[in-house]
Amino acid sequence: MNDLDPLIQEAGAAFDAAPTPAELENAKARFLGKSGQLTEAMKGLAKLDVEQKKARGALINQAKQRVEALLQARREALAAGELQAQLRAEALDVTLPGRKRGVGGLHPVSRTMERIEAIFASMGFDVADGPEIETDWYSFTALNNPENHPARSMQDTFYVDVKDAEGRWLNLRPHTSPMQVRYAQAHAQRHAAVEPMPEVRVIAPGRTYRVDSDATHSPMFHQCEGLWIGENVSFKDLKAVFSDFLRQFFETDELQVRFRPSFFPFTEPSAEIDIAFASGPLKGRWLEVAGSGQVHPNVVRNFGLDPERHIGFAFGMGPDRLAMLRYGVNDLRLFFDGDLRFLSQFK
Ligand code: 2U9
Repeated sequence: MNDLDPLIQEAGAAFDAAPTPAELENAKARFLGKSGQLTEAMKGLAKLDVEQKKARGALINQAKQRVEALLQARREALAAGELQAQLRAEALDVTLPGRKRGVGGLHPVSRTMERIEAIFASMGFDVADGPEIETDWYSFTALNNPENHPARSMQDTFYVDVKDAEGRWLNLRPHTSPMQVRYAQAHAQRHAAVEPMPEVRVIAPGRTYRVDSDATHSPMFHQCEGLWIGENVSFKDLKAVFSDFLRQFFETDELQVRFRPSFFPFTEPSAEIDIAFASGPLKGRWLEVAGSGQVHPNVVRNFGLDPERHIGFAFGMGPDRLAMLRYGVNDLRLFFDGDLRFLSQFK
């Protein structure tokens, strides 16, 4: 027992009371720091004579060693506590059920597109593909749209801030027709030396864009157009092929199909195609599902073909609308919101 014992006890208590390593280092300074209590005691040695200095110095050194040992013990205790806390926080409960990888499914519009493609493929139609960013010529001029036709206006077409070789803004294709023009042009070139030219029989499904948004219009929507060009293709072929397609698509032979005169710049004559179901909630109501017509001679000329020899028909439909009818969906936007509660019903 000596007069430094209370100091050692005080240090031990202060160290034990420090809850964190940072606070422990603060407590250390009070005893071992530059003006800490033990350092001050050392300074007091200067006033003593040699013998006293020796005895007192030994005592102070002993006290210092004990304080340092207490400090080290507390440091280790705090570090162990921290490790424990970290391990607790990162603990894995191996009894929890594993995370399941959900089973995905095709989007209802994709399913509809695949269904349309499969039916037309079974009737000998090829499936075209093409760019979504188009030139003015492919989106409008090739399709017999007069230069100042309102369909070209800023109101319903998205433009891209890049110009084509003719100095016209590129556009997000407002219909899938450019794919058919590109396909027919390539076909005409590839078979230029073949007599007679094999028929063009193709459908063009894909995304299309217009400045339009409400319950029945989305700025991005889908279209699927079809084109059949040959030397002996007529409106009765269009009626047969499209009626057959609709009956296969809706899985009913009782479907009524009606062709109603209409106008499109790229076809002449043109017809709107309506259907009526023989049963179900929509029974007996005429519903417009597609447009069609004999391809306009100017458009055939733009394929690089002679409209006196090569004639045919085209049709266009909206797979989004067909999907709504087939699945009984009343708001188009549900297809594009990405809400899994809706989409997972189609798995
Ligand atoms: C070329 C020549 C002619 C495709 C056609 C329609 C009529 C039509 C709309 C129906 C609903 C598109 O999805 S929709 O908004 N389409 O009414 N489309 S004839 O005629 C063409 C296409 C390409 C080269």
